[in-house]
Amino acid sequence: MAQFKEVVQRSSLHPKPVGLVLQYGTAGFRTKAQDLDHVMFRMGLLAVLRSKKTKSTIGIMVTASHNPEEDNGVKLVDPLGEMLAPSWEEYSTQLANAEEQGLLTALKDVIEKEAVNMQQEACVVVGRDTRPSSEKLSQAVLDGVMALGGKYHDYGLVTTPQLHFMVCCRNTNGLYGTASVEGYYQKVSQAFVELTKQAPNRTDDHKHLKVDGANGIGALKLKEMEGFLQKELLVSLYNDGSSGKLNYLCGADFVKVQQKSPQGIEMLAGERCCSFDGDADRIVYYYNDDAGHFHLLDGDKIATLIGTFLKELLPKAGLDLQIAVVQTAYANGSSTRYLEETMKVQVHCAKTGVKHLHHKAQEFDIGVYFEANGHGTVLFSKGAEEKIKQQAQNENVADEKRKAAKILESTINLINQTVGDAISDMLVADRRVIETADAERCAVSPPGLQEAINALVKKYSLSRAFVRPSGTEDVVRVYAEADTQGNADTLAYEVSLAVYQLAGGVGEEPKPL
Ligand code: G16
Repeated sequence: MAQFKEVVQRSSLHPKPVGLVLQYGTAGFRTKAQDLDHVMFRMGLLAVLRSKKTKSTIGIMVTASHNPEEDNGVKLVDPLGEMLAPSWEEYSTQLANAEEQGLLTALKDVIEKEAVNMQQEACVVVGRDTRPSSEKLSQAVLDGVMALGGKYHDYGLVTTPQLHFMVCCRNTNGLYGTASVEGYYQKVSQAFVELTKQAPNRTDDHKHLKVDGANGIGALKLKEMEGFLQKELLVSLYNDGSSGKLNYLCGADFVKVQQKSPQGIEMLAGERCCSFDGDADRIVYYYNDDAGHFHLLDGDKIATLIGTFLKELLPKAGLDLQIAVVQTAYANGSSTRYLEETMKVQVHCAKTGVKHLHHKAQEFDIGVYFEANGHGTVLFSKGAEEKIKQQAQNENVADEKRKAAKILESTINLINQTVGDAISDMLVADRRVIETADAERCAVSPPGLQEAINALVKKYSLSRAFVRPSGTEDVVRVYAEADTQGNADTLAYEVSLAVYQLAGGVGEEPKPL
């Protein structure tokens, strides 16, 4: 077939380094940018097949999110804005790792297994973050799309959630919104301005927000969006990319891990601040109290606030909808207890990775999901959306109920339901020696590690700890919580040491925090 000839020809311009093997991680492929050209080309090919198979537009975002500037990566976006279906992750890995002479066989294998109709049209939309390597890599994606004769639209510099939004708009024929950056600003800002009308006494202090843009794409896009917000949000932007390095000493991951404010932000007591990550799909808030103590509002806190807000609003609107919060093992135990025991909201635990939380959250009328690192969103089922819309227009119910339903309606429009939107560890020779079960809360290998962790946890009250290999960085993540900061720090150190000793630690032995 002529198409396959074209694939072979173009592929020779994006040769795979012989012997290089990459694994599909928590959110796609992610590694040093110089090792990714062939992966990008091949993901362009894969996206065309996925598009033909689903008869929908597919998205590809070139970004390594919170990772250092030298890294890059690729996130694939499925028809309704969700992450690529797990069954196709395997195909991605096959294609990415096929040696040059085996590429066509790998490609034909996917076509055959999925019975892809090669006569079907394909459309792929592409976006990229601000990394120096992203432009060239997104060109490689487009080459892959063209090699298989797919149509494409290059959105250029956009945030990851903006690209998810475009995909969803295109596949719902505009029902979700207009598939342009301006369409995104209009939809989100309009809903925000509408909501602020329900809180008429906001002062300039309430409206003011200091934003750390992580020196990335989020900063750029927030500047563009400001004009749409009708001065209802007064943004002071820091780490806007004009001088600093991407994610360096700033951004949501830095603030969450270091539990301190990013470089460049001066915080007065009580001032509201927030940080995005490198592709603006994570957000964490923070402030200093009068005594100068730092307080972080991470994903757990955000989920609790949103869950509480919705849970209180539903009866006011006269609606009986089932609401659930989905967390990961990283969720602080007290946030889970508060939601379950005080708010009477059901809580579920999923494996790390937005794709797992998203999937679980789809089971409910309203599913609130957040990872502690600030990645999350709220999903409303079609039925729930319909009921809310009807109630907002129902002339036969009291004004108060209609008003509450209207707030819910604006909330739906404000939230990007496709994906979370923001507008160590310790080195082990091979982090994958650690295998986990029970939504990552239990290590099943190497032998003896979980028993050692259990024994350490028992020494402290209200304590929990677990370890897992990262799917985006070459590290093992260690999580610990206990009744006091001191105990949590000691437990984290002790667990790190156990990992180091039992899982083949390399480099310096962990030291007490
Ligand atoms: C990605 C995923 C998140 C995950 C994070 C860290 O975020 O989308 O779900 O929490 O990686 O994953 P890990 O602990 O496996 O390294 P992002 O914002 O980096 O794309």
